[in-house]
Amino acid sequence: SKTSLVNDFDAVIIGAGFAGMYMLHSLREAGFSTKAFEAAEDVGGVWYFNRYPGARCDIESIVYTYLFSEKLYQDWTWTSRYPDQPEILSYLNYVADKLNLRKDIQFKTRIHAAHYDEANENWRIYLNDGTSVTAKYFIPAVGGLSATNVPNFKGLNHFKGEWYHTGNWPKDEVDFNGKRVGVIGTGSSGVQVIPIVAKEAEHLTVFQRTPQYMLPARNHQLDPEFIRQTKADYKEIKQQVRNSATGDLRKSMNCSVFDVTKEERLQALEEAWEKGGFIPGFTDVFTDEKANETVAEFLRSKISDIVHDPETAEKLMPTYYYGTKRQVLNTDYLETFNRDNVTLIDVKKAPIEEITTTGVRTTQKEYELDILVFATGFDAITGPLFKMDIRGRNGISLKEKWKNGGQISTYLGLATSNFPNLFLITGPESPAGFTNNVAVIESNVEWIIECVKYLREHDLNTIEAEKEAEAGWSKSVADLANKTLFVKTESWWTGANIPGKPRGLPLYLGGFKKYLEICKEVEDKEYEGFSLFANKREKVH
Ligand code: NA7
Repeated sequence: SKTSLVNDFDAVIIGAGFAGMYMLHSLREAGFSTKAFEAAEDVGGVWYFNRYPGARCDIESIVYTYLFSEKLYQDWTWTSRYPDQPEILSYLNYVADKLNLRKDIQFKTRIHAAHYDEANENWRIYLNDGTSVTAKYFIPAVGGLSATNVPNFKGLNHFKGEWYHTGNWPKDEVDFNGKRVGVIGTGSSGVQVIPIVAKEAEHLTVFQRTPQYMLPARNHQLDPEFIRQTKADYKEIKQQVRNSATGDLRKSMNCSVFDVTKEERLQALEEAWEKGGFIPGFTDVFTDEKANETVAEFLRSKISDIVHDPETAEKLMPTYYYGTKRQVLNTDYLETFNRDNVTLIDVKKAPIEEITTTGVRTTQKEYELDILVFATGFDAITGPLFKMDIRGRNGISLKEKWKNGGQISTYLGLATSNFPNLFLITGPESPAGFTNNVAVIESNVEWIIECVKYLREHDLNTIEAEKEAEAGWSKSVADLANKTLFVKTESWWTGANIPGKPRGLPLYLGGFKKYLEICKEVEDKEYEGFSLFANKREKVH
């Protein structure tokens, strides 16, 4: 194409996870010269790095998978209801092989900056080897949960034992046998790693700041008949996913908690508990405190049923609004606290003061440890973007625009004003984080592809979100969030897990189906809310 004559590539992608891989494939198929850069040695994204024992997806495998290609879907067979990390990584390797993706991915390469060049109307992308490349389109497909958060505890660099973060786990196996192990954090990652470590370690100390509501995963092998059926139903499944609120096959109750009797409600909750997985939502559970409490109470009662020691059970009781932190599925998590070699420490009561050379010291006591595991989560949503120095028009930095005194603002979660030809996938203000992310990824990639094809067909050079459209989108995102209980809880959704991070809930809560409709409408109206330019001077609309 015309632009390849002046640019190294039509498009540069950062990341080779679910998003980067599909974006690369789609751009290539559409005839755009494309290069992807990936920090890891191979494909996988977060599924490359989150190799901790027990790492597993909590979206069901039959939909946590690409649906864009029937061939890819039919030729792969998932083995369990919730796929574990090794299986997801194998799957992504299978896709990379089938689509021959690796030839256009440069691995072991980190991008530290990307600057928009107004004179040349392109992006200059800076690699960690000191070189740079140019591209017309810049697509950071970095995900929302890839910037690990190791809290800034005093003394960590003096710790003589081994320490790891779950989100950046070493490739070599970590041997817990006979070791005194500490795990800090009890979100999805902590809850997955804790039961496994407990079985191997001599002693496990769990440092818990906030107890979580626990839902049993009831993971199991998929039986051949079920697999046959899901393959036969491919088209139906794809359609259901795209017509759903959460990008998967989850059913909701379609009624208020109070439309049913207490007995009916408890029966529904019991059934959901037995089936495992996320509890189908009553319409008002996340908007009405009283409705929410009915589910919270049910889940708290399960904790005292399972955990023998009343004091430990008490420590495990959550008090925040049920579901307003990302829900956690577990296998034998609560049961783990019935083991003799496991101790639960409440670090809200007695906070961690420092990491010593030999362990963790809280305001109450010192715990000697050989291995310390940080399951302390991520600088979510904006963190991965802010790790890079991304600059748009007039050298304005994304970080300054969104962080320092500014606030996150995007149009459809796909683009942001002053950053022409930059596209986000599962970005801030998209439905990611509340939706099966693979579904969001597919829809974002497909929207971007239609957009760049349109630009090419109409001989347009740049596309840029308009400030008013962006302000409107951000307002609708905030309005939806403010009607819910989610904004009242400290979570990675609201930015509260990172000290000093601005609070908010920059995720679209209107439902996946509605989001797709809005994106489609913008596309059908030839990119309403965007400015399109044939070249620097000539604005088209
Ligand atoms: P999460 O869900 O953010 O969990 C992190 C955990 O670490 C959580 O229990 C935190 O307590 C705890 N934490 C964080 N910082 C500290 C400090 N300074 N001291 C003590 N405890 C701390 O991350 P995950 O990796 O488990 O899961 C992330 C997402 O990945 C998950 O939601 C799924 O969508 C997939 P807190 O609750 O903040 O008090």
